[in-house]
Amino acid sequence: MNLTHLFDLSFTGRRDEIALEFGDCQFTFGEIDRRGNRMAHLLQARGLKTGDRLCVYLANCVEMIDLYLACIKLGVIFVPINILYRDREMAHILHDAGPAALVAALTPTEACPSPVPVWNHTELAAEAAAHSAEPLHISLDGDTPAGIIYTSGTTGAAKGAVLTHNNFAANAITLLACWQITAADRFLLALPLFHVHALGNGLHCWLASGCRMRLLERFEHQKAAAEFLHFRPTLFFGVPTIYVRLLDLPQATAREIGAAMRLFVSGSAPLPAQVLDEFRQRFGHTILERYGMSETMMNISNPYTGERRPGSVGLPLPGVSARIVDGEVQVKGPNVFAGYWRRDEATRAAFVDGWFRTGDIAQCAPDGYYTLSGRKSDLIISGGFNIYPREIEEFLMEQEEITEAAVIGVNDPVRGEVPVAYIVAATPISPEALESRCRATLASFKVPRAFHPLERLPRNAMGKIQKHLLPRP
Ligand code: MCA
Repeated sequence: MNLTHLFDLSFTGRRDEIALEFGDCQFTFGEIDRRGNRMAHLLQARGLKTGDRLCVYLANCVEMIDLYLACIKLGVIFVPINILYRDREMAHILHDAGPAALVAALTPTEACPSPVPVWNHTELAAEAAAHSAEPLHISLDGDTPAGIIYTSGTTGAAKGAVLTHNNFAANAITLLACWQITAADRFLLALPLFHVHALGNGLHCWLASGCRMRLLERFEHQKAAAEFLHFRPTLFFGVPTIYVRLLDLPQATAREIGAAMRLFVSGSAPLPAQVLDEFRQRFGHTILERYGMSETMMNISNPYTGERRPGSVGLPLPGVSARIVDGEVQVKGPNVFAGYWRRDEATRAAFVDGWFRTGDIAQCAPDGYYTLSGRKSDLIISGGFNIYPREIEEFLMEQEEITEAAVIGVNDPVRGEVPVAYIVAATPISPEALESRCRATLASFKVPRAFHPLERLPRNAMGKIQKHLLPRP
């Protein structure tokens, strides 16, 4: 069975019901399905076929859903790109994925020529409307790649994690069962569809359950209360930064939102126990924290019924085997990806005897609850976005004034962590100048919040930078 078959099942008998709200527009399940078919016929007419890649650089919108459904119907591999990425980060993905085209809201400028054709999403949707709404009859098995999700590695350059139809299906079916998601839910999705959190968990749980979803272009904390109070969701997925923002709502508003809600889920970064506690007091709900990765989607989750333990990510999900080897969590299961796109060596290095090495350090309590305590690499997570210091360090070292650079994460009450840089400069350079160069080249969340000049970086006898010896701000 492929994903189209899985979604057809939940559309059965529900095709005239409202499936999606986006802005002031509403779409039934039948409409969503027909829009996907039309877009698939259009992509096919433009020459796309099974195995081709399509890069998509869009903020959340209905056309992004049309494109995803069209891709899975055709067997085309959907490659979303973080909308906050700048030219250099985009160029790497476009080069690596080798897509047939890039769909974006903008057309490329001379400053940023695209190596592939660029299609505007609204023009595509208008053209698709003239195509057939009939289903396509393309036979695809579950091992067909559905998406490539770029995730940075310790080398600095992002690698593409290939996720198959079976990976997405296994993840969605598991979450439906374990978090008791049904067609009766009202689901508010404010996370970006270019990441696994919103794509793998959000979009797939919506389509596989047949519940009603309200999709926001993005989470804006100033408007959040109005969205919750108006839509009255029963289900919400967030990153810890979002829950920290929601703590600012007045007590009466928090209670009212909590009264309509069935389940709040948190992931993508550690949820501080104190936030869990304060949230419970204000909203009357214990947030369910779970653990996943782009390469594996969801691995471990606190239970729906039973203890949701503060600071712990809970128990391995059904179908997922987990073990700890030398402190590191390793997992195996139908959720685990097919490998890194065109990177056999990195794929081999990521597995040991069929177990995926997560790179996360954890302990397992005698009753099976896992608690994550750090990473083998120096990954920084800010607002739920992953940042690999090496990528920023490499960019800083390219600046002619700079001879050495080190980037670390420092605690931040809202974002969890933020990056700060330590630099050794041969000729003086102002932090403002460095910041604006970073802003022009790196996604906003990667721009260091401070640049500390040093005479030299602390190094060990081997010459390796000792980040733990950097003077903390
Ligand atoms: C953030 N910004 C955005 C967006 N999100 N801009 C456009 N579209 C977005 N979706 C930028 C803002 O322009 C701003 O840039 C900065 O981020 C912070 O914005 P602010 O309004 O202050 O937002 P906030 O209240 O701090 O909240 C940020 C956020 C965002 C909404 C929590 O960080 C976010 O959407 N995070 C979710 C990321 C995610 O889904 N991660 C999952 C990946 P400037 O700084 O220049 O002003 S991990 C994953 O998928 C694994 C598998 C898992 O387990 O889930």
